[in-house]
Amino acid sequence: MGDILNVIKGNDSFIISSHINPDGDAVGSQLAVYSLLKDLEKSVCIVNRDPIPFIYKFLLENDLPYISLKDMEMAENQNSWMDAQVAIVLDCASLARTGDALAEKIRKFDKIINIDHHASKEEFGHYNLIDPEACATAELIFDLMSYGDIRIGRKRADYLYTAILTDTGSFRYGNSTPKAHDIASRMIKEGVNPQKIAELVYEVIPYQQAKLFGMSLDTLEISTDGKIAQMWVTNDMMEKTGTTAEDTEDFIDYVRSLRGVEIALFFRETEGNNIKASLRSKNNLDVSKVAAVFGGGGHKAAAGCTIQEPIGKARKMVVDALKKYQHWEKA
Ligand SMILES: [Mn+2]
Repeated sequence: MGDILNVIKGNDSFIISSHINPDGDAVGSQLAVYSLLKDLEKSVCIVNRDPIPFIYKFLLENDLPYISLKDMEMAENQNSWMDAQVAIVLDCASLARTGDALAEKIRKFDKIINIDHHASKEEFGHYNLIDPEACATAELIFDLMSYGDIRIGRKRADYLYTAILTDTGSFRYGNSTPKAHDIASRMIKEGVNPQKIAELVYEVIPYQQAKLFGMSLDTLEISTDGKIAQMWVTNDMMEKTGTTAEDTEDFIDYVRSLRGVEIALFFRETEGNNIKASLRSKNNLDVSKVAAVFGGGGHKAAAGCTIQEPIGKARKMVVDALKKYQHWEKA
């Protein structure tokens, strides 16, 4: 950690990046590091492939320098951020998680700092702070600031609290460690309003999305043994409700929350009429191995893959693969 703080102190210009489709931990950790660098009067810009999701906009300040590669034409004169001395990459198990185009550019930096909590062996940074035991990347940012005796303050407390709240699934997932709660408690003492943050993050579901959820809920199915549940969304449903793929992101959590369910599945038609499958496991079954059968991947408890078949067939293929795999696991 001393190394990383020295690189921060010894350089003047930085970019901060995180993964595609940034989540609360990606956004919160980036903002916390951004605010720290600004306090040190460094030149700094946040560069991600995607824009910040709507639900995290409340954390942003008006003058935040933010580049989304998706939003801009990559004209040469817009690449000045590439002149920065240091790239700080947060919450990415691999550099490729920043998106192919961005990863290619970051790879050219002479100094890359990698801070992450995924169980990855890829130490792609010149300086790596990786701890799979940490509940969120935000925990490591907190550790770094504590190590450097840097005051957290109200603003950074909001960022870190939001990151930990969302990455632990509101303190419901296995990573809801004593330390996760301890940091949350300290952030509340710094002035965070948990009720307000929960309201801004969770109680903002758009009407159209609720209607789509209703249609999707109609498709809910459960296996005869009650252990595998699935739900899906078609392009037709999204068209009817005026929604997009982004609106379906949390649907699998509902499937996962059903009593007795051990494997949750969610299927969505893509624009190209392929099927995107999401898999979640609540037991020891490693769903990333099942996703790998179809060329996908992920973690033990959360994985995904894309299948080029109509939705009915794709669903059957995944369930069959799961059953086969469950069988192997027992054998
Ligand atoms: Mn994370």
